[in-house]
Amino acid sequence: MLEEKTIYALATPPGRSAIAVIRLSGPLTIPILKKVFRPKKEYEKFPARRVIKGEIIDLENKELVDEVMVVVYYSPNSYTGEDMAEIFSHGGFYLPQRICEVLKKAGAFLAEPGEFTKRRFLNGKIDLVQAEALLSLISAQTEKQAKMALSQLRGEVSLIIKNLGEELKELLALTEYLIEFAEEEEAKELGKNIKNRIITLKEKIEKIFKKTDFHQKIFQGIRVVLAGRANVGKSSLFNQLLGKERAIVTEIPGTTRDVIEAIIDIDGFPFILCDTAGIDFNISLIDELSVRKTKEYLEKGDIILLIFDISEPPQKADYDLLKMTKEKNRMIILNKKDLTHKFPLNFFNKEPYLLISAKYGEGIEEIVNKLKEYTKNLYSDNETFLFLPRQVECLERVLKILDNISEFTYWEIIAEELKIALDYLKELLGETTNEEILDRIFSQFCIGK
Ligand SMILES: Nc1nc2c(ncn2[C@@H]2O[C@H](COP(=O)(O)OP(=O)(O)O)[C@@H](O)[C@H]2O)c(=O)[nH]1
Ligand SMILES: [Mg+2]
Repeated sequence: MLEEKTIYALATPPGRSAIAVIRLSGPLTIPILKKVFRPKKEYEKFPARRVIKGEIIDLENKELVDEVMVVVYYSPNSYTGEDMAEIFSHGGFYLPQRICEVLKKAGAFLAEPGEFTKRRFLNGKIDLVQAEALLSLISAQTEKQAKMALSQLRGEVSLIIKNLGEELKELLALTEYLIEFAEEEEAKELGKNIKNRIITLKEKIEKIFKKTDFHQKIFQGIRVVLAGRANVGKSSLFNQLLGKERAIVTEIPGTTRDVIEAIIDIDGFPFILCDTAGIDFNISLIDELSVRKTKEYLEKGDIILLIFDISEPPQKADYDLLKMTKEKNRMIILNKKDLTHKFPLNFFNKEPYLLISAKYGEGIEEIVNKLKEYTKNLYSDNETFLFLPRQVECLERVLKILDNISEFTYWEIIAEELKIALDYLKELLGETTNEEILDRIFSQFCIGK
């Protein structure tokens, strides 16, 4: 095994709860356990993966600390690959902490964040993509986020990356053969063959990238910007949407007073609703600087909900907004349908619009349905899910190399480039990743994971 220290940590969040789980891992797991755990029955050797009833005893004063259940795992058949124990104690603020102290006194060390998973990775039980998937999984807040993380954890993405690597290795071997041995005629044939296969490989990666943008958004949130003049009903609609759908976060820290943001879960997808409270579209569309700012803001939206007030005739800002968002993915919404209509419906040419009343909650469902439709076109459950920046960057570099390779005429250079591409794939899976990157990844975990 790679690690010497035996580590412990509380694996469940501290606080009032029925039970808590404390983990212990490393070569001294069993000796430490024998010091602090008094099983109800006598065992010569603790049985593996069985619930063992007993008590935790404080070494110093022999006091009873808690009644617990313990499960023991023997290397290599454990989460970390080392000898391990999981202690199921009563929950709460005090007892789990007390048990941790007892373990420390018996010679265990407090684990670093993510150290259990890091050991699992270092012992070859999972690759780096899978380790990251664990992190994504425990921070998932919606169904789709969890699904995508789980697919990575199961190794579905790793398998595809490995296959890409195999193909690269083969191409590299062929290229080296071409350089060393091939006669002129054969070299010509082989060269053509290699270049064709590089193109096919490139296309495979490009296909993955087609969805990557959206997959990343599923973790960051799909931005829905509500835009429209003052008093058209933006905030009313914002609140209606927030009230109807499951809110994940109602206030996002760090957002300015210009915008109020909230995250809602629609069909397992997180949507960030942005109410442009502080942007006065009437004024901001007049002076140039504000126009630029407003544009920038609209630019950030994946979907724009463009809201108009049907009870008033169109105004200059309405025209401007319509023009400004022409290229965007937008939904035109005519609000206040309960009032007298003064807005010409041919204002939008042939573009479809939704007629709603934000105040009375009418037509909200249709907006939600449109948002659902948007995700349907961009996502399906059986994709290659690449969504963390590190993963995307690694594969991007591979693609870039394959993109440029056709420019080279010397096969020696092509071989070198293929090697570099292969290295990036290895880095992606953590086969060659340096300590610094590993530390950065695992430090994002909570202690006990
Ligand atoms: N009659 C009617 N009034 C509405 C409707 N939606 C919003 N309002 C009213 O219009 C005013 C401005 O709404 P608000 O949501 O604050 O607009 P915002 O400035 O675009 O955020 C408020 O008095 C709302 O009650 C609607 O569908 N019908
Ligand atoms: Mg408002």
